[in-house]
Amino acid sequence: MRPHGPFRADWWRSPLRGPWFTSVMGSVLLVGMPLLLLTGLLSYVAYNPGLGENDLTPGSGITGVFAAWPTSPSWLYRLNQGTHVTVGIILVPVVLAKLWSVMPKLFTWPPVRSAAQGLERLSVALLVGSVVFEIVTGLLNIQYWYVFPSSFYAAHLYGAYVFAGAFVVHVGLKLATMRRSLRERPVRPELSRGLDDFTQDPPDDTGLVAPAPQEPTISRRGALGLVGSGSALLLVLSAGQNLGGWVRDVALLSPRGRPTSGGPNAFPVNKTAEGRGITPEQIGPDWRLTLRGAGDEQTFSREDLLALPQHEAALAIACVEGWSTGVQAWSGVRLRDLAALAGAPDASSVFVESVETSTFGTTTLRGNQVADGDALLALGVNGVDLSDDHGYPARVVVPANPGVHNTKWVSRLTFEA
Ligand SMILES: Nc1nc2c(c(=O)[nH]1)N[C@H]1C(S)=C(S)[C@@H](COP(=O)(O)O)O[C@H]1N2
Ligand SMILES: [Mo]
Repeated sequence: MRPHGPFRADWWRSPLRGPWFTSVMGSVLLVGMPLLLLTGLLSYVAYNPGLGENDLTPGSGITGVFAAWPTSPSWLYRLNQGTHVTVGIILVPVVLAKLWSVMPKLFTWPPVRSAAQGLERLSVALLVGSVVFEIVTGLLNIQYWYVFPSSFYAAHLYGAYVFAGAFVVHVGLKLATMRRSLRERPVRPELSRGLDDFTQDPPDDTGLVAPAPQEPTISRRGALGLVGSGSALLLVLSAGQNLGGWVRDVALLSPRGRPTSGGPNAFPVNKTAEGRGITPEQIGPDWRLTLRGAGDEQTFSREDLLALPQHEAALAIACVEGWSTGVQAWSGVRLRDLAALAGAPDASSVFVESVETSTFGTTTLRGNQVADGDALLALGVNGVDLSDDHGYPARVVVPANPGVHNTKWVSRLTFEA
């Protein structure tokens, strides 16, 4: 059977296609993808050990390191997540350009020539499939479209495992080609060459070089500039949600992170009190904090809590979705003081419950998080009472803690010895 259309090599006409362009994109991804994998895995370490809600199993082997997520430096999670989400976004044009550059290979005819080549194609299918899956699930999640209601975390993690495996195989198979191609045509001199000096990559066995190319319409420099400015634009449109300051105003790609009130509470809110169905009665004068530990259960009104020693901590809350509140001056009672009051001064953990009874309404904090002197049950922020949206009457704030574990509208703390 004679191949037709895109299955014919001469159907592909761009003279830009060839090992060089693919290799330049590949070398960017060779740095970027491991950074994404690392920050992604660290986020799981900080966030959701064992993929259960805070696995507390002692001696849980390799997942044991998950328990060691530190509380200092306090900006650790903000940096990690800002890097993960921002780099993930700005690599999208690079991934698309690389997929464009190897498009003819999708139509290789016949599809499988040998067992070895079939295996290689399978690894590429897993690579492309998983990278697209990771980008799509990641973007959907940060854009609020929780198409994977509670399984995003599992889906994104297992997708990453598939990607990591396929990535290692792919690098192993292609590194030599990439290096040869970049050695034969170094990038720097290419940046000073315009369209007039364009030369196609020499014919080779990669299957990327068009046998019957059109006239070039863009120089190599121009093509790199196109991809680079796409990434730069995405950087400007997204990084501000994590960095804060004036760049937040140009972070148009982040649908959240806009203040909902004025004054000292005017910093980003993701989930508002109204949005979470919190009623005025639940957080009104009848609100009480219940403290459980070794002794009898105790209850505290907000006034009782304000009468305890108060501590101030300058901390930013950083969400897993990449945005941050920026540093705010939180004030309230230290968690370790509450642990002592509950009769568990060296608490190994605290189970936090909110008046809100949904998935975001509870969390478990570990011993090192309770012990940190800046870990608070916050009652105020920036010199005033918390606003309802920021968790009035009381919320958790713990340094370097993933945002979602900083529970708002707290109603009960149960300390484990
Ligand atoms: N009870 C409760 N606490 C909560 C949330 C929530 O929805 N309910 N949102 C969490 C999330 S996802 C983040 S990132 C932080 C900060 O989010 P915020 O902007 O909604 O305050 O609060 C956390 N605390
Ligand atoms: Mo969050």
